[in-house]
Amino acid sequence: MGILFTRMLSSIFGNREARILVLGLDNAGKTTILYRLQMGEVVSTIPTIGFNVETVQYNNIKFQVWDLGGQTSIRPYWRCYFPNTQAIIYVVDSSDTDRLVTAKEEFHAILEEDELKGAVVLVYANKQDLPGALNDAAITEALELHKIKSRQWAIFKTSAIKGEGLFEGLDWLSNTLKSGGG
Ligand SMILES: Nc1nc2c(ncn2[C@@H]2O[C@H](COP(=O)(O)OP(=O)(O)O)[C@@H](O)[C@H]2O)c(=O)[nH]1
Ligand SMILES: [Mg+2]
Repeated sequence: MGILFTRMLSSIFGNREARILVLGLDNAGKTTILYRLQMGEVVSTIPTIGFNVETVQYNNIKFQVWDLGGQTSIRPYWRCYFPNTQAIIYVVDSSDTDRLVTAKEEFHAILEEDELKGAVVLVYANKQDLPGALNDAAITEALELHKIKSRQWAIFKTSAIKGEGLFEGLDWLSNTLKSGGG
């Protein structure tokens, strides 16, 4: 299933380098999603500066994952990963209500990055299988998604563990990129 999506993206981008960043606080479910999508081998690199980036590459398209939050000293190094980013998949643990404010702040900080201005945004309100998980409307409000200006965004309820909602989100993403977003 994941391979179909990446093939579709490949046809959208042709030979152009394309990047999709999968971001969110630690424990949101990003790594689980990366494996769940089965798009290829996940390669993990831990550079000396000490932040771990997981990469899945399919032809000219890279999916890259790291944790937001934590040390501010390493943040300048994130910029190495910003060029050619067509989309950001932002993953939230919908049951972690204590950290939603942090998740919102990190999210909006990322959106302010100049090199990411053109990227479309797909939000996964993950861990919907857990009791107490907030729904998509509540996560939309908590992340203040309506403040997003001049870029396309969408939110989907997901359970990475159950494999639910992930492909619906990717469907939206590939259709949006196909019609010129990103
Ligand atoms: N119940 C539930 N647990 C999840 C879900 N997605 C991830 N997890 C669990 O949450 C923990 C953190 O997931 P991980 O993918 O490592 O998060 P990351 O830090 O964002 O990469 C792991 O124990 C996962 O099994 C989900 O949709 N539902
Ligand atoms: Mg991880």
